[in-house]
Amino acid sequence: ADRYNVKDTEARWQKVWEDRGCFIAREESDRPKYYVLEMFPYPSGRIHMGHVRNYTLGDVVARYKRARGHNVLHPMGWDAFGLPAENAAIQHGVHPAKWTRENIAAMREQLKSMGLSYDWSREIATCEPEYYRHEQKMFLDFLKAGLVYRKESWVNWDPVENTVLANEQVIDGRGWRSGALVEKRLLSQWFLKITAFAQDLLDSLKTLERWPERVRLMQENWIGRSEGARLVFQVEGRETGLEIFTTRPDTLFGARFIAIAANHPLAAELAVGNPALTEFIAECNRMGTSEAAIETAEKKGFDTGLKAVHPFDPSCTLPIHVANFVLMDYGTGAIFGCPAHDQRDLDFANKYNLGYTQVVEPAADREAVAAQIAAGTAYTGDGALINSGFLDGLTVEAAKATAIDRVESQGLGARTVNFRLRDWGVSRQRYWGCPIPIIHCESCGAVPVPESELPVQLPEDVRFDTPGNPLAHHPTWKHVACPVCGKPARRETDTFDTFFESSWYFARYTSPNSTDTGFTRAAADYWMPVDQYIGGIEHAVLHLLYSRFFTRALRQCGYLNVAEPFAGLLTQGMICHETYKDADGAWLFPTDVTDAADGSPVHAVTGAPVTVGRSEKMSKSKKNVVDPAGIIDGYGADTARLFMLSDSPPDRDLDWTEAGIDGAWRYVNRLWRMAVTADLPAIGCPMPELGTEAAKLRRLVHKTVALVGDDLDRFQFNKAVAHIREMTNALAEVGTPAVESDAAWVLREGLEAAARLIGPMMPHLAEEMWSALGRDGLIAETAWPEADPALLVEDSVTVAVQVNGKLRATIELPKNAEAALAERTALEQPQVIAALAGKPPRKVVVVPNRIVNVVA
Ligand code: ANZ
Ligand code: ZN
Repeated sequence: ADRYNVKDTEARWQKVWEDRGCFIAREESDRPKYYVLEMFPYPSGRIHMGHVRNYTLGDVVARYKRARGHNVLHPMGWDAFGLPAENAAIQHGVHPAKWTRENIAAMREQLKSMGLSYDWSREIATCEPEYYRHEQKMFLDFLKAGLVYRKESWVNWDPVENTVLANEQVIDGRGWRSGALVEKRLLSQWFLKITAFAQDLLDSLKTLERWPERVRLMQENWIGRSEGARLVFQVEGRETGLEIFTTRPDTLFGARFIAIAANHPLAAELAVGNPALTEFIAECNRMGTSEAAIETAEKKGFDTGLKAVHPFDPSCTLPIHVANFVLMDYGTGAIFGCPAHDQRDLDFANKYNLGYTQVVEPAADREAVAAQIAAGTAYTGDGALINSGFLDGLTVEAAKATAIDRVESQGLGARTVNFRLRDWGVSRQRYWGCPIPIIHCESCGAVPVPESELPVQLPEDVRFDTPGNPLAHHPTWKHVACPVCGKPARRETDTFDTFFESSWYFARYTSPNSTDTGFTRAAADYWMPVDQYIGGIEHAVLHLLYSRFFTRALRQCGYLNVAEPFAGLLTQGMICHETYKDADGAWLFPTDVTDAADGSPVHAVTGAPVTVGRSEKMSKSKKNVVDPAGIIDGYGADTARLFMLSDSPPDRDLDWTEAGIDGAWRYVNRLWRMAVTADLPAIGCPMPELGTEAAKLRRLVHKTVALVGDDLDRFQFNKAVAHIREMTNALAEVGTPAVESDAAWVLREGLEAAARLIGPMMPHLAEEMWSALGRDGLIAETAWPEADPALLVEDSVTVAVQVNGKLRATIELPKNAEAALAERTALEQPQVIAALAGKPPRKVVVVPNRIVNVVA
């Protein structure tokens, strides 16, 4: 055989692993546990290259840690609730459950063809009642613990998907999936009190030393802690004052106006009988609630005519505006505007002629700063206070403290800490999600479904022909008796945000068959936290923050005892590919493009010229996608896996190229050929005396073993591949030595090392080589090779030989060789003999490991 039969070979080893149950994880073990997890996929129907990369990375870690003597848990499952299943139902009339289960079956086969070392006995799918019943219980436990509440709130409404979106699902004011401009609506929603843990979620970021700095920073910004003050402004002619939140109490003397949110109760009150204000509020509500939407929108205000009284100067009054840039759910929903020192306020003041007062002046460039403000650019830097009464002369920092002290002593307000983080609204008006286990009774209110009646199962007989939530339209499902008073009542028809399922699935894997609870305490205590989590950076705040919150809430309710779910995090880069366009500017798939006779890119069918664009993230919209199924089918899983690991560090983007995959394929075949064709000494044959070359090669083998271990410990997979290649290239140079030669002996050692080192990356080929080399047992069950420390020390040095100060030769000497050996070797060199012209040297000076000086 001169060609590697990839398909048969890979399938054969996959079956061996499965039959032997190599990857089944058990808690009973004397080895240290290691839990490695990749973000579970949404079952869209087919795996894409991002999956291939993600799961390859996880598999390398899992197999490597196993070889290193860890008791490894490496599970896989399906994030199976969500909108696409419902869309499929609407568009193709297929039931979401059927669509989802069929997709899972197809993708499971694809993942299995990749040879991933999963414990498939722990597979979960979040859409099954066996899974979601437990999160209904968790929700009720959170409710009891005071971590859940219901409130009327302004929500982001996606008019295309007919559903509420979390703030995180609104990107630049648009729905994250529909792209539709998001509107505001007032709805009764269930909330999880993530803000109860805001400070802890922030503080504990410091403990996550094995998380990327970037992700920690993103979470820190998302949590957004600000120190400041709340204070009440009296309003002329009214009993009740208006409370504002500010982080700059030092600038109070620069206040020129007050602004309140469109949804502020005062605005609502004033709007009664005021059509112009009513219309302005409606206009604000048509804009999204996200910060991005607010930041990008033109700043607009409506003068209510009311005046607020300055707390430090009763003679000064400030107009109260309703403004579209003030958020109702941040701080108090009201601010004072200080135009000189806040750009937004200055834009607003200039637009409505509200003027400004500069109150902070820098030590240098005073005139320039004053001119800058006059020209429309606010000054936000440091300096000393001016125009500010008792604050004059103080620094910004000192003035903040002094101003708050005064506010507190006057009883007008207090220091506060404010978080940007909002509670997590989990209600979704959707069918394909976990039903919220609540019953609404006219007399008793919102009543939890009794635990004995869990799970609240989704009805199967639903229709998707009317817009909105099929659960709400179902003729019977929602009608139940109130568990408290027995009167007719109505089920909650909202389902959970699907981030609910992914906030605890990692714990479910620890005991996936637990029926009474989502997972057993013992299993969670054993396996948690996840030692290494691997997935996309796009989850830096959403999923990862929710999971951190959930873990805290579960701990508070006695479910487990860790604070953080993921001790280590690796965020992988994206897979990129060139883009192609035809003459009309339409995108083309890579498979539509071929090379013409002159090498220029043309359309594969029409032969028309094609423009090649730069490499970008693979996306369906630009068609620059390569289907992994075709690659795995044609080249095998090992080739695809090798390519995923070779070219870039895992956290960087990776360019998918034809040449790259060809290179990986050739390497797979070369390794295989080396293992099957080599004529090697028997296993266990004692090491013969090694000549210089063989000894050198052996040192390279041991050095490579050590290096690759270090590389894998640091997740530098591309370096590991490079080191292995370097070694196997050197082994290839040996050719086909006689079986009894020293070279053949080292070749056996080297090829066996190669099989073991590639084990985590190209597991099928590793097994095939191992068995071709005559070895019993499986690489999957073989320990990681050990390098002989004695062979790792550099034991030869290059020494320069000079005659009368002139370089004549260089010689290889054993490290720390004796001076006599150095002198003898130097004098044997032909160039030195020639330079001495037959005369004996007058003197020889040896500088150990560096130089031999011959004086003629
Ligand atoms: C007066 C002031 C003067 C402010 C100045 C800033 C600069 P962070 O750091 O994000 O917490 N603010 C408060 N509540 C708001 C809301 N609901 N909607 C929009 N803006 C709001 O920002 C706090 C600052 O943002 C607060 O400090 C307030 O404006 C504004 F030279 O008060 B400041
Ligand atoms: Zn009742």
